[in-house]
Amino acid sequence: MPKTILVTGAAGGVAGYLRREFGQVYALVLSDLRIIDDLGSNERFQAADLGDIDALRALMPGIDAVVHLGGQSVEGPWDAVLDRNIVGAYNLFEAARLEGVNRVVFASSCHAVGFYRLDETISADAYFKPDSRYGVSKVFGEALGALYADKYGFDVLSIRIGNVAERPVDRRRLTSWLSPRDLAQLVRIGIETPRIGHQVVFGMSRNTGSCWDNAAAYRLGYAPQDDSMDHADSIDRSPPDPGDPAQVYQGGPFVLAETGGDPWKR
Ligand code: 15L
Repeated sequence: MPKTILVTGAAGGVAGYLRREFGQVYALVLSDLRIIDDLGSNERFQAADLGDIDALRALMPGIDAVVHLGGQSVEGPWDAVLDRNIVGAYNLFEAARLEGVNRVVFASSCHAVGFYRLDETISADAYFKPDSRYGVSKVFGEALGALYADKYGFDVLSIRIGNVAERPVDRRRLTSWLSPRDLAQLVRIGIETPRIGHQVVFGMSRNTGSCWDNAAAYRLGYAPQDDSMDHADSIDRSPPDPGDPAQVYQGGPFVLAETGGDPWKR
């Protein structure tokens, strides 16, 4: 019998890649506020609001592991970050605990450490330097992962996702690009690896020259297949402007996004 995996935020872009890459490997319960109607034979949809713990509990029967992609995925107004990523993440972990599901793959983000500079190399145990309220909420999610692992025996893989796309799109994301098939491999590690407790890895491909040292992922058996530098010819790699924080820091435009601001329209 294939495992049954609950995917939250299942109408989003990252989940779309994951569904494609997983194919028929797992039975998938897809949850989101937005209805998904292009279901495969191994998929079913069940709506739930991350603010509604009873609705989240109702998702859990029969689930072997949760892939928690749901919530606010960029900087936003504090109320949205609070409701979706602080209260919502707590509700998700608590619903899992109450229903006896004890494995979570948590979609953290590189923005938990976005105020490190692009010219310094960090590993996954570097202390937090969030670049936004959104980044702070991802730190909170990782902290929940640690708490539920240590207190309740959960296995949690927090993946600090860079940017999932078919190709890296700019100079900063040569460091942080995660190809869809490497994403799927990392998530599978989080689903399948016995007794991992809580671990944090970078969600990146095998990107030559990246400012992230992903030894923590390699120790879990991660063997990424893609390298952003194979696509570097199409990207402007002129030296960064040292006076522009968005070009200096790993978080890029998120370091400048003010509350409620869209980091891509600074
Ligand atoms: C993120 O955390 C976002 O979820 C994603 O949409 C991208 O904006 C990514 O960061 C990035 O830094 O490019």
